[in-house]
Amino acid sequence: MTQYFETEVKAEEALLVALDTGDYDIEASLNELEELAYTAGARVVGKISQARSKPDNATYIGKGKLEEIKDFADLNEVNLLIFDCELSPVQHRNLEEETDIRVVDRTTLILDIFAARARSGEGKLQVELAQLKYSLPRLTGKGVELSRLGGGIGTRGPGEKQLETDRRHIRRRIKNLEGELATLQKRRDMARERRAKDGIETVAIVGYTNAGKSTLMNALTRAGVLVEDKLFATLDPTSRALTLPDGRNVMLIDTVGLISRLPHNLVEAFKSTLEEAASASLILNVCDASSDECAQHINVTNDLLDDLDCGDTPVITVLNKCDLAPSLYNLPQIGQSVRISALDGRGLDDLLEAIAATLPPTRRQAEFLFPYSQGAKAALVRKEGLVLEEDFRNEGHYLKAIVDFRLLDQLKSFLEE
Ligand SMILES: Nc1nc2c(ncn2[C@@H]2O[C@H](COP(=O)(O)OP(=O)(O)OP(=O)(O)O)[C@@H](O)[C@H]2O)c(=O)[nH]1
Ligand SMILES: [Mg+2]
Repeated sequence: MTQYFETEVKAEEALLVALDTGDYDIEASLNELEELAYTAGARVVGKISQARSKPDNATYIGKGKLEEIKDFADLNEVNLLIFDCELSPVQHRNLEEETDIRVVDRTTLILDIFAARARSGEGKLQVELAQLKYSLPRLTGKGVELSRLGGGIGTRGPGEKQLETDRRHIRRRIKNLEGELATLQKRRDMARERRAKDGIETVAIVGYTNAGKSTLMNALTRAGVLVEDKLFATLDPTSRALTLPDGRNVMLIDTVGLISRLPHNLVEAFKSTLEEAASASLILNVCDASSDECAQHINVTNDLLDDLDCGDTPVITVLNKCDLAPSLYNLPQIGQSVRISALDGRGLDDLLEAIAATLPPTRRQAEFLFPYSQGAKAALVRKEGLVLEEDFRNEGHYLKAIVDFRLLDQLKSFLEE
């Protein structure tokens, strides 16, 4: 008789658990956690929540709820519990001991998604740093044992072996990572200074994850950035040149998406990337206008921008995905905002006009008259400026053009005003 063994790795069947303390909308939060779980590769088979004023120190949820979870898990073959919070090391250990099921919290889940998606060297270093800092106080306990049963969410990244090595080793690694990141940061700062010196303005696209930032980037510049209906498709910033309607060239930067209650360690680790976006001349806060959570998502971005000290940077709120709710186009204009669909292109011209109008002026219109002996100077205006009118007069070569302030300064002796 032949015996067959199941060799296929079993998909992760997850049960989501949340505590409703009244601090935030629990239903929306659980839906988002489901998206996160799906992005990380798990299937959600149920959601359980408990109303309670504050978490239990030992097990996060109450004893009765824990029994309910165990019963549900037995019946539905749940092999992963995802908690919609950041569990303390003690809570984490107790929960795994009580239920005998692997437990992952929201922070671990997000870190795990980041780990799977980091592409660039810097992105990988940033994620590893965040993971190590998070795992340091959680080194002991049953987690390591359970995760040895075979891969899955919460076990990717620095790897199980590294987690088992002693804290000293991890601390040393954290130091090294911080050193490497500091070097990269220096390089980034220098590039930024060079751009500032060359008078290149930057426009940063920031906003909640899945809002359509990369789609907008692609629509405006054909950058070919990966677009996905999953959370955190983009981790590494991409930049591309963009020509505005007034002829100005600026640099557009696409950035990592944000999420509410973003794990502190991730914000820390990604600080240099976020700061680069925050130091732009103009920020586009992109949101999914068709989502019920839109207003809240805009606030998450604004709060982060406040934390990064960019109170003075102009922000345009970009209400994206208006094709999903066309009546949005008819609403009265509130503040500095533009309604677009990055997917079908509607509103993109308005957005470009708004960008040009909001960016601090670096160019202006000027009239020049060059003696015919100064052909090279006239050629410079034609090359770098936007020529509006041209005339070959008796007294010289006349040019009316939009030029930047540096060129204007260089050619001021030929001004016709
Ligand atoms: N209907 C509609 N869908 C859109 C629009 N813009 C983007 N999407 C979709 O929304 C999903 C997310 O788009 P992305 O461009 O990857 O979003 P993102 O903000 O870069 O996401 P992260 O990089 O994960 O933070 C994709 O499925 C897009 O096709 C739009 O204007 N209308
Ligand atoms: Mg993206």
